[in-house]
Amino acid sequence: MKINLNDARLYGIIDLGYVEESDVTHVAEQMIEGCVDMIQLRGKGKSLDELTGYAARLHEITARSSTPLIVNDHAEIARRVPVEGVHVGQDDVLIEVARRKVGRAVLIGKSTHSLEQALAAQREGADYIGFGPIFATPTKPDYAPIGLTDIRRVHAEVSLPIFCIGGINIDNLQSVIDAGAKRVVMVSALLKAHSIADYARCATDMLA
Ligand code: TZP
Ligand code: MG
Repeated sequence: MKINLNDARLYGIIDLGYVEESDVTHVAEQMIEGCVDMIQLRGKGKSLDELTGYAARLHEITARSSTPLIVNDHAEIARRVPVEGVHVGQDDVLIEVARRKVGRAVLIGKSTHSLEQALAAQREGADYIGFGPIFATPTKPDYAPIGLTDIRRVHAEVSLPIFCIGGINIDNLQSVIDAGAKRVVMVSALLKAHSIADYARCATDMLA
């Protein structure tokens, strides 16, 4: 799969804290219908074997539309399932270690919570970064929101694709775009939407 993140605008996360096991497939299909550019599997507290099973099921769906599937936290999953990438946080293994663990070419994304961390992730060799939480969010409750003010600066100083994340929804998306964002991640807003496909399409239209 040839992946060009320059065109990516909306990154959807299937967070198993919000999605029932029986809904995982449907949620992925809805995201793809709504033109989400990338999908991440995030399952805090789930075992490696459980997550591997979810990743395998999801990859069958995402591969049909060439939508990159990224797994959160666990490089090991990318050894077992041909997902397109791994996402690591500040407390996870270094990017170089994750790449070695996977043993094949994959995207590696990194969560960053400040301009300094964004610059460090670029030096470390990330393919893209998450930048946030922009707003307070129940999805990551222990992190203080960083607000909109550094968005323009991070885009000026970091040349990687930057996905703003944290508390972003359709109602505040324009303020994030006006602050300089080109790409966003939505977790709860998208997963709780009445129609995930319509909600995603609305967001991708705003980001076009
Ligand atoms: N990293 C920074 S904020 C966040 C993560 C994983 C959660 C974003 O979730 P939501 O529901 O879109 O606020
Ligand atoms: Mg992590």
